[in-house]
Amino acid sequence: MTESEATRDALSAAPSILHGFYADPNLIEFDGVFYLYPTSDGLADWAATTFSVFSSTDLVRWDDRGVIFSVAEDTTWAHGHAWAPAISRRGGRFYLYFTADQDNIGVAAADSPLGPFADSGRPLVAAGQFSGRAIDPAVFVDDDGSHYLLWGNTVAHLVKLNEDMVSFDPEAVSSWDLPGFREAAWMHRRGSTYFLSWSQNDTREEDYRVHYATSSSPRGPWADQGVLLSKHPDRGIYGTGHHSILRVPGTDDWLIAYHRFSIPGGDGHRREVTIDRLRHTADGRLEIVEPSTSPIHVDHFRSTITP
Ligand code: FUB
Repeated sequence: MTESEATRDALSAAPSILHGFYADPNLIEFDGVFYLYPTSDGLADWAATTFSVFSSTDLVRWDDRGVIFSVAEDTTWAHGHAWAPAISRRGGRFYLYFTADQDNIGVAAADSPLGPFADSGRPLVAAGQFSGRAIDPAVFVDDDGSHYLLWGNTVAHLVKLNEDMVSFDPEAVSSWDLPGFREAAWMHRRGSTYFLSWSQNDTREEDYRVHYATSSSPRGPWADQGVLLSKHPDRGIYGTGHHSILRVPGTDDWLIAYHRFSIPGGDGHRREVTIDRLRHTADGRLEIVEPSTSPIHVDHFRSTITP
């Protein structure tokens, strides 16, 4: 076997953990179970109308738990382009934030992470309400229990959600013009440092990638820290972006879920979800993520779980 044949075979055997075209993954853990909430992909113009959820106890085998929400059937105000779901739990209820019709953000609630989710009845962020497009919601939960909504395209926005999780004070929105900010803002905190990360470039481009900045406050100001995750041509990995970050419960181990062009033969409409390690440095930054084609198993972390 030649070297290029071996590389091709290795890449065609690369794991697509969700066994299909999916993007924009929100990785989360509830009660000992990992969940992935992605955009369904593989359609021209990202035309999916429904969201499905996947669950796993080992991060390797993911079970398709079915459709949990249909933008077309379960809202009265939107038709499709169901993109970029985000999930959070508060007070025993689960809240699903989603993009609809390419420029609105909605929210639906359920008693289970598997749904069924009931829509709030109106956009939470309507087209034109704030600068840029209203897409790509994400939820950050601070150590004091405050829930923040992030969203945006070309301009990033953040606001604290009210306790009902389906409203906020529009006067309290922080908006940022970040370096190369395109979309998919994500926030996490480790110790006293807040990390804001986002996607640069277009999801159809090989150079779609993740960049980040740090601050001592969720409202900034932000210190640019450079690229966090980008393509790895030697491994056939392109278009690495629209990520989420999860601390493995009970550990100081962190995961980054993101999408890339499907391997082999993917592009900006045929994307797949993958998970890699995210490592913090002693000086309060992040190591550049090494995009991998090997699955990551929860056993890699079990030894570090503290009682
Ligand atoms: O999946 C549809 C869109 O593509 C998302 O809203 C963007 O973040 C990009 O990933």
